[in-house]
Amino acid sequence: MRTNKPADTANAARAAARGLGFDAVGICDLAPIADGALRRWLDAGYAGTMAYMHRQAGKRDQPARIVAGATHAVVVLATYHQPMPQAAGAPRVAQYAWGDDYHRVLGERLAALREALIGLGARPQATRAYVDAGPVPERELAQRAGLGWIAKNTLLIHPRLGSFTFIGAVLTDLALAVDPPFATDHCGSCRACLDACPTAAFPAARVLDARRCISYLTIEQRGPFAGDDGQRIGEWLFGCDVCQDVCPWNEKFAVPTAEPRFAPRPEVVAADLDALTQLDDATFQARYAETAFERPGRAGLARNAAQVLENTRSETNLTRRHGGTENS
Ligand code: B12
Ligand code: SF4
Ligand code: SF4
Repeated sequence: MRTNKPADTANAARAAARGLGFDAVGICDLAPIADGALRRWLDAGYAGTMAYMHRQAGKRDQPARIVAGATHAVVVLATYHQPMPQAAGAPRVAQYAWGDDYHRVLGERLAALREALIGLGARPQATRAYVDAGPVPERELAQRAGLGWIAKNTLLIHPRLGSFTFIGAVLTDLALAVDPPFATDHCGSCRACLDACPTAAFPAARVLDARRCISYLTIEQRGPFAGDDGQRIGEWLFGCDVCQDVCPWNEKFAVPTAEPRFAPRPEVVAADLDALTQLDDATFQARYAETAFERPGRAGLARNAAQVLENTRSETNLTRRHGGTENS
């Protein structure tokens, strides 16, 4: 349907997003983010070695500069929550990585949404799709598009889906009526995520020192672990879910994913640590090229696997020395 009224066009865009299987959709403008929080975070050194966060800062604060001519964002959420936990004793992997790489799965759906917006009159050169790529401030746009609040663990929580959701966005020049921003904060006095973080990575609520975060250490940081970082990852082979697992909004509302391509892959959820330390490039590619493990790559996964083995062994030795009692 082609229409000139921003409200009708927005309704058609929302319907297209829902038809593509997204769990929630909202629309916002691309006005600057003027709170200066990103600069303070970068200046504090919390981005660690993620140089792209520094490079992209100028656009991340001013999303209208990302795509020439774009004025609005159609923002979507896709739940990746897995209904069953990992088997006891399996090396721990964050839920978002259990199936096919979400960049591919959602990238395809977002490309279809982009086509739908072009069908509604958007100019192709001013309409681009993003998921966890480029300088798009995804959580901020999602909050502005009414999809939830940015919580104390820094993630976006949707009041009926929880936080186990990916955020995607199509930036476009289409004239669209916007949704009201999500104006309330539903964390209240809770601080379960801040207290449960195994590495004390939150210097304050809503501030994450990525350098201490297991997700950063196991996925983003290259090279050997420095100082205590190796011990910090504990039993996590890839990513970390602790600050989401303890959240009451996830306990109550997390909706299991219906995306068949997010179904758990055995080679991810029941990874063989010894084998991972020894894989050659060709075998790693054959086994993991379509999964999120590709980001740290063979060398990163081998490093993580060797460290988890070491951490598990020293944990076992410690328990033996203490006679296996919990509070000795
Ligand atoms: C860099 C990055 C990371 C980094 C840093 C995380 C972070 N919180 O910034 C690392 C590698 C650690 C990471 C980890 C994870 N990530 Co990540 N990540 C991103 C990325 C690429 C950019 C995020 C960003 O802009 N950070 C910048 C800083 C400034 O953000 P912030 O700390 O939240 O900002 C606040 C503070 O600055 C604060 N503030 C206020 N006052 C002050 C004062 C001072 C002095 C300071 C310092 C700060 C401060 O206000 C800011 C705004 O709220 C986005 C994708 C995207 N393009 O947006 C995905 C994204 C945020 N990640 C995502 C996911 C799923 C994860 C993990 C859950 C994966 C996992 N299971 O291992 C973990 C969660 C860890 C956590 N609790 O955040 C999803 C989140 C979806 C959602 N529902 O919110 C995103 C949106 C990707 C996607 N498309 O789905 N991630
Ligand atoms: S992902 Fe894990 S290490 Fe990182 S902030 Fe959350 S609980 Fe802490
Ligand atoms: S655990 Fe509590 S404080 Fe943390 S994000 Fe969830 S509701 Fe907010």
